[in-house]
Amino acid sequence: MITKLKDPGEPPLNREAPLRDLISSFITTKEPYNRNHSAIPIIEASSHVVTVDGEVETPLSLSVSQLRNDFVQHEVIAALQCAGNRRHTMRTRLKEVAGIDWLDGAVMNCKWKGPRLRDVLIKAGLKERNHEGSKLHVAVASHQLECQDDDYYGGSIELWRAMRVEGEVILALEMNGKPLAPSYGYPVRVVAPGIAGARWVKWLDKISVQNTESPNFYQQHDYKILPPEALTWEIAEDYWHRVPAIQCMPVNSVVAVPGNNETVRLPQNGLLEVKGYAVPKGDQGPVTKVEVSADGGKTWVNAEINYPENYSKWSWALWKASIKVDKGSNKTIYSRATDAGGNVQPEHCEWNLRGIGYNAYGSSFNVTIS
Ligand SMILES: Nc1nc2c(c(=O)[nH]1)N[C@H]1C(S)=C(S)[C@@H](COP(=O)(O)O)O[C@H]1N2
Ligand SMILES: [Mo]
Repeated sequence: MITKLKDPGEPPLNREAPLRDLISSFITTKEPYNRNHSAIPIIEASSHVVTVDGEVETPLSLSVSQLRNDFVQHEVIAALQCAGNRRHTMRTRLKEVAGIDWLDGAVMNCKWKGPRLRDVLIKAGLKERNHEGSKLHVAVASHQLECQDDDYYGGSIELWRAMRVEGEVILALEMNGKPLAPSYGYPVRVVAPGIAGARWVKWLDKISVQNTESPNFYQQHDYKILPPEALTWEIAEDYWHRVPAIQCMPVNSVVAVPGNNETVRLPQNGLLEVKGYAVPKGDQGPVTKVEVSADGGKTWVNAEINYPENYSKWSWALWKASIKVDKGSNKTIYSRATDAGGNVQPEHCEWNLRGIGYNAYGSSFNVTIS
């Protein structure tokens, strides 16, 4: 395994695309967001191996070509989202939080391809027979580089989730029809549709079936929605071990156009064009309805959702609405998504210390219509 730091002096690469660019295509091909807790390892795929151990009959050591050639390759279109997406709105509308100041763009909607995690576990001779009711966990990890808060990156998902055919959890070798780029996990990353990005482990080198969740920092001491009484890091220490790690992401939508503080010239017909994206809760997609309000939530109109033919229940929805609005300043525009499971985006979202899972109405504040 040949691993070297991209640049050991560089802080981890974390960035998001401007929202207008982000929503310009259903499949995100142009500069999707990056979230890293370490530098980016440059891995030689020909010598990279993924080990599989724990509660299995036959521990495996799989090369990248085995992952590609020995298993059925499954393709899935799914949105990948950082659990801290929209943190900026939580900290500015509610109260200061700890974490990267994500706006609404820590999300991408891509086509992923690789073997199913399920098939890999079956090949290893999973000892657990009761998949549906299992209490076991699948820990996934990358030991390529030291991270900011732990000496490796890891997370876990429940075994039942990994084993469900319809859960479509894969070990992706490709993103949008090409090998993953180094920053997106080359040569192999976990793709767990509907689940927080933190579990989509990049540069995957170890899979372990075990009784407990991953002990890694990013499973145990981060990416959890702490209760509001956990006001400080000191108080949070009493809570980390009691609060579940986030898995499913909540139903959500954001207003991309017009943006906060923008001035828009109203066309002759008096209709303002509003655009954005929406995502469903966990596996309860697709998004079935998006409503938009240009009067701070008093009246709503249905937006048009533009799904291409190949959308999936895991994909995002791009939407647009034309909405009657009077000229004036300091307007608030809201969006509200509903998914196939009947989950409706709430008006308010409770504050939490790490600013995780913010999903109050999508919003653009202080818009001037001239
Ligand atoms: N090995 C490793 N995997 C990782 C991370 C990381 O820092 N190291 N970050 C996670 C988090 S928090 C997110 S949101 C996604 C981001 O994926 P991206 O960089 O492809 O956007 O990767 C996840 N997988
Ligand atoms: Mo994340």
